[in-house]
Formats: sequence, structure tokens, C-alpha cells
Amino acid sequence: MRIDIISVVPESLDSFINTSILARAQKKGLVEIHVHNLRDYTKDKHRRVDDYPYGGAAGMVIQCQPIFDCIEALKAERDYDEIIFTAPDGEKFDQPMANELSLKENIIILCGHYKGIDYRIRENIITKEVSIGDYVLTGGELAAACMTDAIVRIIPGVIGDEQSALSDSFQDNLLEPPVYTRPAEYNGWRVPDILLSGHDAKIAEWELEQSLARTKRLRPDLLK
Ligand code: 6GU
Repeated sequence: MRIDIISVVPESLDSFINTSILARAQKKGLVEIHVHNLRDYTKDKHRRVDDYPYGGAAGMVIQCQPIFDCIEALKAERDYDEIIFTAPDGEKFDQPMANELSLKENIIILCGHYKGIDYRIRENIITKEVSIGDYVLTGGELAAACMTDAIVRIIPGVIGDEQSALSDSFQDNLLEPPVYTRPAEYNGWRVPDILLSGHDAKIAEWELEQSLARTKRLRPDLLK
């Protein structure tokens, strides 16, 4: 899989993309992540990519030209399954969308910024608009980072123990049961006896009960 991220602040994504699990996934050849600086595509001699909005609203709007030329340059190299725009008014990102996107071959994520981008790009070029929640960020980079992380970690082979990505909270609409590690007693706090019993079937039953109880208490919406 290949993910191309387009941003006006590409450096803000560097450490995230080159650290830990995402770095290892790229080194293993399981995913390619490329970040593009939108300013590299402007024809403006001062490298500007934005201008005042028509109609006199406040803020600046990213122009069509650099976005169009950047996406055209990428499309000339390969076909893209999805050209995503990150925006607070997009479709809400969730685990099913992450699962679906992780099966794609090539995707572009265009990070929104400032007041927005020229709407003609959204109408004519973008195939999917995505929000990561009901709050407003200063730019789409954190949204692109969240999406990339959630998409890449479920690609087979990225996480050592494949079972663990599939048994996550949300994969089955249930929250995870509590987990513990050694020592069995710390500060007088004991690990539940059942987990020390060695009885696999009873442990699995206990974990399911815990998952159901936690989901009912913390996220009853998931049980509907
Ligand atoms: Cl995708 N972008 C911005 N700017 N704010 C957001 C968002 C995206 N998702 C939630 N808030």
C-alpha cells in the first residue's frame, strides 16, 4: 500500500511517520508513506498557495492551482483508489473506514488548512471527505496522522502479533477487557485470581464478561 499526504506544513508529519511502528512498517516494505509540500507546486513567485476568499469572509483559502497540479503529478505516476480531504465537515472516521482504506492500493490524503481550500477542488477532484471528530483543529495534519496510523497498523504483518490488531476495541464493537502484568500483587492491589488460574476457557469467559460490562458502562452506544 502507498499513502501520499499533501500538506502546507509537511515537516509537522516527519517525526510521526519516521518513528516506531510506522517506520518499521515502511522498512519492511509493507507500506510507503510520502509527504508532499504543497508549496513545491505553486506557480507563484513568492511560493504562496492561498488567497483572499471571494465574498469578503475572514481567513485565507488555498487556491486550486497548486492542489490540482500536485494531484495531477501524482496521478500521472499511478492510479489512486481514493483522494481524501481532511475537514471537520467530512464523514466521521471510524474503525470500519480504517479497515476499508487499509485494503486500498494507493490513496492520497490532502490536509485542509487555514479557512479551507477552493471548493472546486472538493467538488471535482476529492473522492472522500473525512473528519476525525466533532472539534476543529488548525489543520488536517493531525487528522491525516491519525488516519494513517489506524490504517497502517491493521495491514497484515505490521503489528507483530496479528491477533492483537483484530481483537482491538471497536473491531467487534466491544471495548477491551482489563489487562495486567507481573507482579501479581503491587501496593496491595491484586490481579484478579481468575487470570492466575491457568484455566483458559474460564479466562476467556471472564474477559468477555468484562468487555460487555465495560462497553455497557462506558460506551452503551456501541451495543445498539
Ligand atoms: Cl479532518 N480537520 C480539521 N481542521 N479539524 C478537524 C478535523 C479535520 N477533524 C476534526 N476536526
